[in-house]
Amino acid sequence: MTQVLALGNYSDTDQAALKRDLDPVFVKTASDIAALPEKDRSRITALAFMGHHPFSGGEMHLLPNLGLIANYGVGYDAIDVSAADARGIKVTNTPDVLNDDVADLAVALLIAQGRQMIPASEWVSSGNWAAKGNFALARKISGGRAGIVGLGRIGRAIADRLTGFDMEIHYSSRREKDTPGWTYHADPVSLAEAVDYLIVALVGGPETENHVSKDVIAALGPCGIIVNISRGSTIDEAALLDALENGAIAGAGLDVFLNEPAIDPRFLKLDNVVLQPHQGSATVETRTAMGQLQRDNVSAFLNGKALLTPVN
Ligand code: 8YV
Repeated sequence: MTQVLALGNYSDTDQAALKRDLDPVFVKTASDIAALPEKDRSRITALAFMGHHPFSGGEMHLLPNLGLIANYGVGYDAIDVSAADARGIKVTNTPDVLNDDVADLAVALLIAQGRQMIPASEWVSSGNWAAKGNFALARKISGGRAGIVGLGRIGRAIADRLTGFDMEIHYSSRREKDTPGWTYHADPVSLAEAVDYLIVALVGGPETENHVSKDVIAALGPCGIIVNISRGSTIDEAALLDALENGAIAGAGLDVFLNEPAIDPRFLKLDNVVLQPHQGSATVETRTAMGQLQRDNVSAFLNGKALLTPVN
């Protein structure tokens, strides 16, 4: 008798592993839960959750015996943790195992945009190099000034990589951290004024919504590049689009957006961006580790053991 519900668009590998370890009922979206027979819904005690669509009290209510939501991902902003708390539901996530991949992608986005790698590649593949000559000069990244917005585990992994490029590291976060040689800014506007490149590594959720505001974007200035590997909600997206369209900043490297995957079509017309389809943790190695940690949390819960990576 299964006690586990697996919600989300799992890869074939993750589905097979879930089946092998937990034999769950699979649903693609939260709206599929209501369609399950009531007796099946009441059997569910643990939910293996994947995705970015809100999962709030209304959905939890459909699973009256739910005791655990095990998120596949470090960011759990889709899950209403207060609603879970109110129902005595535990929440877990998959921190740390994805730090390297997300930080690698942030650096890749910065270099790809700064060095104009996408248009330069098109210059070669279109035959322009042979027909028209050299491509325009790009921007130097090494030795530049990098500003990390949010110095959590992923923010630190990004900053550590950028020190390898001899970059000056500035950061903003809720409080100053023990970071010899790095400059703390309490205010993101002051951070943006001090740097060439702004890399956003905040947690998602209501507290960080539009944290990178119109004023922060303006403070970065016309040579600035913004990289976002956190959540679309952390940047005032309309202000970012305006700034990209009118040259108020030089460009952006973005892995996350509002309304993924149906992102604002204004992004599709820009030639000063590198866009990724929310790929920060999307490597075979890291997704394997994330899936394992999610299943280990579910198994611990079902066996009455301590959760490995609790959130609440
Ligand atoms: C997603 C992520 O979990 O970890 C996070 O917070 O955003 C990603 O790794 C992944 O895309 C699955 O939805």
